[in-house]
Amino acid sequence: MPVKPLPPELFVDHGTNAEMRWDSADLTDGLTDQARLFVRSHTTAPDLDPVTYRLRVFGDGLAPRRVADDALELSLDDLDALPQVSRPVLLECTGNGRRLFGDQQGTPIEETPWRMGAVGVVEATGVLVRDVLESIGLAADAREVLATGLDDAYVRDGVDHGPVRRPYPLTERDALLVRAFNGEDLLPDHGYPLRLLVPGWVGIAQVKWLGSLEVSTGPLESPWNTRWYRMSGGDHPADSPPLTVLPVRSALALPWPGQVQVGEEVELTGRAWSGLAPIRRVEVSTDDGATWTEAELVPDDAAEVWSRFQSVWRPGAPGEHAVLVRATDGAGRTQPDRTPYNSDGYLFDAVVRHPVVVTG
Ligand SMILES: Nc1nc2c(c(=O)[nH]1)N[C@H]1C(S)=C(S)[C@@H](COP(=O)(O)O)O[C@H]1N2
Ligand SMILES: [Mo]
Repeated sequence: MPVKPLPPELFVDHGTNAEMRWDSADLTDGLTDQARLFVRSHTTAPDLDPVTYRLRVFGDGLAPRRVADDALELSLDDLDALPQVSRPVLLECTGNGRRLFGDQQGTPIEETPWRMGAVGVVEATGVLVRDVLESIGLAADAREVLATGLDDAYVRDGVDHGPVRRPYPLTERDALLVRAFNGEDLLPDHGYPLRLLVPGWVGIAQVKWLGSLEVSTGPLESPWNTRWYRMSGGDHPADSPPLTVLPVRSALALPWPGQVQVGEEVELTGRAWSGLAPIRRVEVSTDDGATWTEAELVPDDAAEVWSRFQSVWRPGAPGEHAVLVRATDGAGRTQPDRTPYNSDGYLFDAVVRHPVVVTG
């Protein structure tokens, strides 16, 4: 269970995970308060002492090379002494929208049934991983970093898979060791006292409660890049690569189902986001996709990561409707009508059919 309070008006409770309710989302400045941010934890948040906390850094990608036994240990004070960077970042679970594979495409998938609320944007403050590694000494042929959490081992189907850990390549030059979200210490559920963020990447890359970084000259593996978090099933090839950049998605800030009156002016608003580029266009359809209206994009500080959209609708007839939102990012990626099936329910990026009941 998450540590922070999960009031039912803000969260949908999914056991060890908790989903933000879009009808309660605070759209004002584009940053998601940690108290409202979704939680996705494989086990439970460890209780870590900031005074004795050390980040261990080792591997053959360091110069001089260091084995695990001989790891360098950095305290939080050591990290705080390095130049700090702040930027808004998207945090989104790979499986966000999973429930819609069933509800919308007829292929339900077990595992956490998120609608669209496993997402948020925070202003992250910390130090660049490359600054830390360069201050230690990086080998010329260093290639990958394996980030390992300090949470309990993840046991599934009787198999102990060890703590959550996942590698990323050093070509991701913006990767950050994060100490604060929105100017406040990380909450225990969100990785206190230190987590990794690889901007634009799937949630599993954003390792919480960071215990160590292994820097390697060769490829690194963990079950979180070999077994999970890659596409399987459906038409996907058996050797699909590990998932990296987040797709384009969007959500309406409305109850599910929404409820409106005939003839009443309704402001359809919400956010659209992409792991690759700012949002360029958002269209809305209230007639099942027959016609589309361009929504207005409202600028704010978080718009480089996700954009607020709004569009006015005056429903003409009572009954059950679906409101559709279709976003396009600056890289030219548009939400499709359908997401090809995969057996873990990852990356549901299709246009969501948000049910709205119009009463007469
Ligand atoms: N150590 C650790 N890091 C982790 C996880 C975890 O269970 N343990 N869950 C991952 C997943 S799947 C997601 S979606 C994000 C969720 O971050 P949040 O709970 O802060 O929203 O953290 C990632 N980092
Ligand atoms: Mo996730």
